Amino acid sequence: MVMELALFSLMLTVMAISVAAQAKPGCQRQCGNVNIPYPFGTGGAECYIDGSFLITCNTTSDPPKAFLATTDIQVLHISVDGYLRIRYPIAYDCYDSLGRSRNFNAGFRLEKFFISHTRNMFTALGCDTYAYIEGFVGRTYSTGCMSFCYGADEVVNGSCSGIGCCQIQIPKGVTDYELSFDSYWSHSKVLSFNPCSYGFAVENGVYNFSLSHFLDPDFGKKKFPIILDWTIGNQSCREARMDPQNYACKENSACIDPENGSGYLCKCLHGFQGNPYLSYGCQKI
Ligand SMILES: *[C@@H]1O[C@H](CO)[C@@H](O)[C@H](O)[C@H]1NC(C)=O
Ligand SMILES: *[C@@H]1O[C@H](CO)[C@@H](O)[C@H](O)[C@H]1NC(C)=O
Ligand SMILES: *[C@@H]1O[C@H](CO)[C@@H](O)[C@H](O)[C@H]1NC(C)=O
Ligand SMILES: *[C@@H]1O[C@H](CO)[C@@H](O)[C@H](O)[C@H]1NC(C)=O
Ligand SMILES: CC(=O)N[C@H]1CO[C@H](CO)[C@@H](O)[C@@H]1O
Repeated sequence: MVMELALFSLMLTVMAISVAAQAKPGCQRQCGNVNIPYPFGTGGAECYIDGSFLITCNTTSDPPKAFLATTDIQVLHISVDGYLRIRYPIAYDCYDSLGRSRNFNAGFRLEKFFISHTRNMFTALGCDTYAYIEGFVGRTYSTGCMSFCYGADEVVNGSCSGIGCCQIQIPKGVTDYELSFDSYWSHSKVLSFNPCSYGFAVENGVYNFSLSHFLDPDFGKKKFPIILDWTIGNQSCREARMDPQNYACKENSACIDPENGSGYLCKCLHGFQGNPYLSYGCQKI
């Protein structure tokens, strides 16, 4: 009985390893704590499907850190279900008592990845704050949100309804954006408790607003997680199947056209699990 249990747990371990190890055979499976499933890969060109899916592993830090292609965007998690989690710096606009401003506009530009419109929100903080968002969804669009308050006691912790913090949804299909700020009074009326405006996209449920963030001198250095959606290529499933040489969905998998946008995803058939982008990567459960 004990031996059976031991054998069973060994089998589970082996299964867990084979499910987690979803890199192309012969390619590095992990960078630090991040698993790198194909179509992503690090190392030689045979390890990833095309240049957008390259992960650069920087081993200078301990543990090593994964970055998207040749950018300085850190990758925290990669899912074969068509998304990845990255860490991205926030934008700020800070004022001193002379009304001078010091700002950092965290622009965002990625051709191949979409900022998930269901799993992130644009968020702006401040009490004299108008955050503009100019983005690209195949054409340029502009939106924004504003937040005004006149005393620290008005600010509502834990809520982003426009008093100290405002949030808006991200439109479908955004591949890049630029955040910028405006204020009515250069924060002069709220300088004692709110010298800065901040703006960022952030994964739902991660950020909890608090008045204490206004006076945190390190808040502008923070990075927040963002969920990006990815797809293979720029063809629909129907087009991709007509090009079997480059068709990414392997045995026991199906092709999926995402709701919007170009490219396609692969998914293991019902009763199978694993990595649909690898030959026989989908295995019977
Ligand atoms: C790795 O990270 C270190 C420290 O963050 C940086 O100085 C170095 O340039 C990076 N190396 C590469 C190859 O990107
Ligand atoms: C957010 O923080 C407040 C305290 O500022 C706390 O009461 C609340 O439970 C927190 N909410 C979440 C979702 O963490
Ligand atoms: C909000 O949180 C800050 C810091 O935790 C606290 O000082 C302040 O009193 C809170 N405000 C309200 C209205 O609860
Ligand atoms: C699709 O991708 C190919 C190869 O990357 C490129 O040459 C082509 O212009 C793209 N087509 C569209 C409609 O974006
Ligand atoms: C990014 C992208 O492909 N967006 C498209 C989403 O769908 C609408 C309507 O079909 C298109 O107009 C967008 O270009």
